Amino acid sequence: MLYEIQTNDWHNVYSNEVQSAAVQAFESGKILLLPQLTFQLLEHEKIFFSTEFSHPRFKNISYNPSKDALRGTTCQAEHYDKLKKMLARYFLAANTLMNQLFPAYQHAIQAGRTSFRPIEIKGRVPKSFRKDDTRLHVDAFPMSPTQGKRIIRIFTNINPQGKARVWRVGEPFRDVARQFLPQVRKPWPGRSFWLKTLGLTKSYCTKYDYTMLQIHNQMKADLKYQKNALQTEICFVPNTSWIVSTDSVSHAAMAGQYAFEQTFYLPVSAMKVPQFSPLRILEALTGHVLV
Ligand SMILES: O=C(O)CCC(=O)C(=O)O
Ligand SMILES: [Fe+2]
Repeated sequence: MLYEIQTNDWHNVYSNEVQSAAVQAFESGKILLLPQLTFQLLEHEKIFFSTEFSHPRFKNISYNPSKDALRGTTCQAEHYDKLKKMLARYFLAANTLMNQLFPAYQHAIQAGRTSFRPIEIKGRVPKSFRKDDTRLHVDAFPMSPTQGKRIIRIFTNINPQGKARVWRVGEPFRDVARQFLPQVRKPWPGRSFWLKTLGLTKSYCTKYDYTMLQIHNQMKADLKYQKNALQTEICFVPNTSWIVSTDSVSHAAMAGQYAFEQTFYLPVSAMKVPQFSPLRILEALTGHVLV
């Protein structure tokens, strides 16, 4: 389930052997664990080891690199700038690591948002079960259809009190899909057109996006599945990083406070083995073209 990569440097250079082994492990659904890779806060950034800068309506503070703007914080003026620079530094570090480790993806990969996660997961009250990340799920974003692209995320636990970030990791995507596909209901006619026209999705919601969101929701709604599905607990101790394809690796975040995360999107065509993608797996299982 885990594949370890030894480095303590975001700029590290990897041999061809390490790069191919990493791609193979990653695409086949393993979590790449970098047990010595941390992200040091600068002295003046340590004030952000606090929950007071989080907007109560948001679970994370996020940084949009293309707009150079933050969301989910109450910070103003000088603090806002400091916080933004901290997230921008993580964005650069994560991009460098991605390019060094996965040069084969470099021409096609797109960076999404960066997030800082100062809120303790355990005890947090989600707005609905669909937003409850303590339930096993594969990622699918209601407002941001990926149109088949892979979701790749890098996390770093920077907890200063020695607290692990605790995940449950579930069964392989093919098994998840086999279990939940029969329950996927047909969308109402014109659904995707209206969602896009009314601004409820940022881009067109393909059949793939609809199916992934249904699977995401059905998994979270099924309490028996949550309890009985094959699963393993993983404790990501502080000062470690991990890379995971969260659209295919079933996961639930149970506890932990203070982490960074960077999202990337990768077209299936850039994968070494596109058949491992949720898109190709769902197409094979349903017999339909989904994008
Ligand atoms: O914050 C975490 O550790 C992961 C939560 C999660 O499932 C997600 O962001 O998709
Ligand atoms: Fe998730």
